Amino acid sequence: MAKSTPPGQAAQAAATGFNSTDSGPANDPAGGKKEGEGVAKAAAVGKMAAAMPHNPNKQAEHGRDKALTPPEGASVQPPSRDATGSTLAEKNHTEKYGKPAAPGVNAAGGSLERVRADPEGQPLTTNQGVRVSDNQNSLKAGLRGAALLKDFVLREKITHFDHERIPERVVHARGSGAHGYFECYEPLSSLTQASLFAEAGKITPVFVRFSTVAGERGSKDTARDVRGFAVKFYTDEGNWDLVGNNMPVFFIQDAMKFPDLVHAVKPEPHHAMPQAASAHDTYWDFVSLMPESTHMLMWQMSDRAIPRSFRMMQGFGVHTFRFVNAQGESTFVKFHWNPKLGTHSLVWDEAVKISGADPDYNRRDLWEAIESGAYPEWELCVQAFTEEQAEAFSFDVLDATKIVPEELVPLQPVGRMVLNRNPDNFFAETEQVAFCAAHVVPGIDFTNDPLLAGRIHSYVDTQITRLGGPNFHELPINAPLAPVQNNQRDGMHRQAIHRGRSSYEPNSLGGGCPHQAGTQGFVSFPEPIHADEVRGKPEKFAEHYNQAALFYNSQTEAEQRHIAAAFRFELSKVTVPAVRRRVVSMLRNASEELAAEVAQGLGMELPEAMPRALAKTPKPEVEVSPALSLTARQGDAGIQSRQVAVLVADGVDGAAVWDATHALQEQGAVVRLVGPHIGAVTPREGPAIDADASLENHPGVLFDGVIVPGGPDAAKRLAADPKAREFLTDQFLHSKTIWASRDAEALLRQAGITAQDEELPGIFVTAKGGSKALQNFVSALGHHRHFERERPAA
Ligand code: HDE
Repeated sequence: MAKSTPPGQAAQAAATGFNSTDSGPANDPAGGKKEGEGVAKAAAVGKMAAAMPHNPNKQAEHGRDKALTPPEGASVQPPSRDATGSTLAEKNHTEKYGKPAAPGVNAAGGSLERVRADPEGQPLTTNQGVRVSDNQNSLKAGLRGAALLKDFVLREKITHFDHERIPERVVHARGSGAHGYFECYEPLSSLTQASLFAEAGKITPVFVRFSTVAGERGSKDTARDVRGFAVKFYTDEGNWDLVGNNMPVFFIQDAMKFPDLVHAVKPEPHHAMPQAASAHDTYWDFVSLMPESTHMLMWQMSDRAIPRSFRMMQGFGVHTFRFVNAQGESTFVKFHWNPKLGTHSLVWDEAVKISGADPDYNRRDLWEAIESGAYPEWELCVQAFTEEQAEAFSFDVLDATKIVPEELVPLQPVGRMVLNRNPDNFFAETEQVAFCAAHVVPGIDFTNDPLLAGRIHSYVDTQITRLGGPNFHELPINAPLAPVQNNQRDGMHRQAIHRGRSSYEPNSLGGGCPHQAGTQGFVSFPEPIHADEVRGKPEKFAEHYNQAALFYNSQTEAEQRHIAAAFRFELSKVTVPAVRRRVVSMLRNASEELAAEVAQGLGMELPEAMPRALAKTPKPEVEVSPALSLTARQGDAGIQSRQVAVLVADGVDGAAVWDATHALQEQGAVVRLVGPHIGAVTPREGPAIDADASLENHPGVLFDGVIVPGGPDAAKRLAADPKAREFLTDQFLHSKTIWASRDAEALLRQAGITAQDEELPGIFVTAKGGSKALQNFVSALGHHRHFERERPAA
């Protein structure tokens, strides 16, 4: 039996015994200076561990009350820094391995500055930092000889290249991102303890990614599709991701159906067609068997699905979330982003043509606006309501196919978001950014929306494949500004070099750190649960059509026409008539008028209405909501960043060109001088005009408005150019603002614009320029489109 040392009479042990990494003496050393650093460290470790004779929190881990107020974890002040270090040698440093970790610091997170790279004045190197002497030739045995296997420079370069691509996102693969900030208007502490809403004027950095859903990474921007609107807030209490869309509802009610929905909308599996389009059999087959999608289909077939710009679309959190205040009180909340530029869209024919003329249309618009200082801005609004209010609604707020109409719960503005910096590198930032619906911060919590539940799981899981392992949170764009400390370790591509030897909690060998934060941390809202474990849906989820009708009935005539046209187009692409009939039979439950119009457009009989899932339809609180029309939000920025073409050709009235150009630019419009070719155009008088775009590289669909200045010779030349005619025709058909000199009458007629049409809104034909004519043009341009001009299809 081992002999124990009586207390107070520690036996002497050799100092080297305390330096061993494998077994040691029975008692802690005294740790005097002359025994050396290893012994001092062992003494400090012993002292630190002894300071925690037991786990003081064990008693506080049981019972409901304790669950609501978790204790802060136990920790002790280490007697020396060596006590918690991985190594004594950390005091040695060089330029590469640097100094020891500063107390409490994890340098793998934080600002992007530490990873920005700039080659100015630098020679080319390998990934090992070895300078490359020749980047043109591989290493060969003689000038005409075989390439050598030992050419590590070539092999490194090619190997890296071979692995440059990562899997694209399974949905939302095509996207564009930008940096910016969120500014809080007023403290929201009565509703939430979230720190970003704590003070008026508080700034929180953000990264935003807009996306289409169905198309692949290289697909066109102007597909008819939902747009993702994902915002990562780098708050001082951790990252909050509000991963929303530009439509406030979704197709399905339960996460169980998401893979089915996505399989149905993606290119069909046998021939991988069509790309970035919902206009095909499998999509309409699925949604017509899922009548809860009717409301979302109205949004998806509306002009919202072809936004003019990311900067001109709303964003929505979709689900009902919770705000939780410092007293632990919860309020339901819906999130809305409203764009300062107003909500504006393309028309379908235009979207189709843009996808050929500029597949990067929305991406380019965002990039150019930010580069030119026209920073996109949105106001964040919330709809806050109590659980009792929600219970009285005719619909269920946990059902993501329903909105809470603004007439029922008004919007409360809480802050604004400004995007003021483009990424330095698309891949490192926009492609590698990983949003996650589960990323919430204290003060924001989930509800039991069954769609949200699946999302809480899905986003981290998908990044493990896409970004190659569990450490994607350490990629600079994903790393929070708030410090990260936990005991998760290892995995592919680990960046953080964790100091110390304890990677578990509780511990006494790391001074107890990192310790649990207790009520300073995220405490889940203690929602009571009294229920059976079942697979099923609440009764209210069975009502599928009231809000589809609400949306359709709240649109202007032009918007309704576009919805009918979109259904007609999409369903005309369906090859199985039975599927078409099913969709129209479903539409009858939302709007007889719409169903009849679509049926007529498809040359088919009106089928029986689809049987409803709910025998008795509850009366909706709101039957028309003007806020649901795009026209409800015109924006307050005038003509800022609108694209205007000034058509120029030899003989153009140079003074008119410059007068209009300067006046429009002063008001923030983007003016392009579009000629038959780029380069010099000789005006009637004055110096040559340098056309910066051509009728060939910038067709009419890319502009919000056009000016055809005077000059009979120029007008004649343009009238003879089929591209100029097409330019004007598209501008006219897409309801855009046109201002032409009387000299251009022949061009107008050839473009199908008759003398009567000149009286229509948004068309100005004037004998000469002048400020009045310009003012008319500007105010019409600010109006965006003149749908009153649309001619119903024959
Ligand atoms: Fe997503 N969604 N989603 N989604 N989602 C993804 O995550 C998922 C849903 C949304 O710019 C994926 O990183 C499930 C609703 C956006 O990077 C994936 C369900 C809303 C983005 C995923 C939904 C969204 C995604 C694919 C149903 C609006 C792009 C790549 C339960 C509120 C974010 C990725 C970005 C991306 C899963 C439904 C918005 C697979 C399982 C509803 C904006 O995790």
